[in-house]
Amino acid sequence: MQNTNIAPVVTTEFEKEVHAGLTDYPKHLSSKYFYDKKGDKLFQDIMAMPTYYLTDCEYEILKNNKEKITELFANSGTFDLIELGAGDGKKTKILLKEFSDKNIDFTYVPIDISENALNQLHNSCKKELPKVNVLPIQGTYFEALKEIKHRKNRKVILFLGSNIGNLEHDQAVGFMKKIQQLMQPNDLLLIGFDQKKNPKTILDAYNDQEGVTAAFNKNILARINTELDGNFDLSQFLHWEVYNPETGSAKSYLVSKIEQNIRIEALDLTIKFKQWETIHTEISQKYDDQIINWLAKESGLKMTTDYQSTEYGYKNCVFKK
Ligand code: AVI
Repeated sequence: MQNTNIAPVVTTEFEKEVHAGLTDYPKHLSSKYFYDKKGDKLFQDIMAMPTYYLTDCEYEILKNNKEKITELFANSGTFDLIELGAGDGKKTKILLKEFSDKNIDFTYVPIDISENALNQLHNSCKKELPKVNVLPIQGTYFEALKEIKHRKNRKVILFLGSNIGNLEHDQAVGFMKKIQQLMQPNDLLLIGFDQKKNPKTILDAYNDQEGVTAAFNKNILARINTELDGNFDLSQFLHWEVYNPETGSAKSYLVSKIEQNIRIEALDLTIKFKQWETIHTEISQKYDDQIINWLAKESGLKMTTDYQSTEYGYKNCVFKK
């Protein structure tokens, strides 16, 4: 439902989206705003938790298939290894090390919305993989795609960690189409897809007992407090995860425990919450082969290879134009 209130003059993307999301019904905020310095650290902590199986699965896939992947990526000479949403690059470093050891001619182009994460990644690459040429780009996926469009080298694009799952299906198709449009026939796209599995396993991954995922989810409110002079009391919101095994969508919410008014000074805005009113903050889509094939078909891509984890159900699929 669209809000019809007249909005005050707002400037940044963050301000615009917070205003639009919190004055809409039902309320929503984008998970891309989880990631500031604190959010990056919380996500690293999540990735280190045994319940968050996704990281280990993908790590295992890349480790077990690094020779085959090297052959596939490097068989047509020089390339740019472009990573969308690179984060700490922990998994990618398996490939970077393998390429470096085999003297493969490539440039690593990590792209991330978080400048902090990119700086850390760049510094760690300099130390651990001094032979690797690194060209970091800070920005959203769409901003970054515009930049890489002009690069001349063959492109091998990585979109790991089931990051694609943070997009609704129509956004994922739009995104994959955009990538497809900038790919040449020799270019490759490797995407990590978390698979549908025991619903309990999925709920446990997004609802840890230690409360790290809850803090990660609530970090978006903390950012509104610090960056937009808001007065959210984080303890008055519940982190709530739901998983629909039919559609494969895991969704995160923040639920207001009480009726409350929140003031966001930078937007000159007061937001009313009814008791148990929700803010939808994240989708973490889980896939099956049918959905993956549908995404590929809709975006004009062909799957050439896939690699599977031994446990839990996680896949890395390689696509061509
Ligand atoms: C980054 N992204 C793929 C993670 C996911 O699984 O959706 C973010 C996350 N949210 C809660 N835990 C991890």
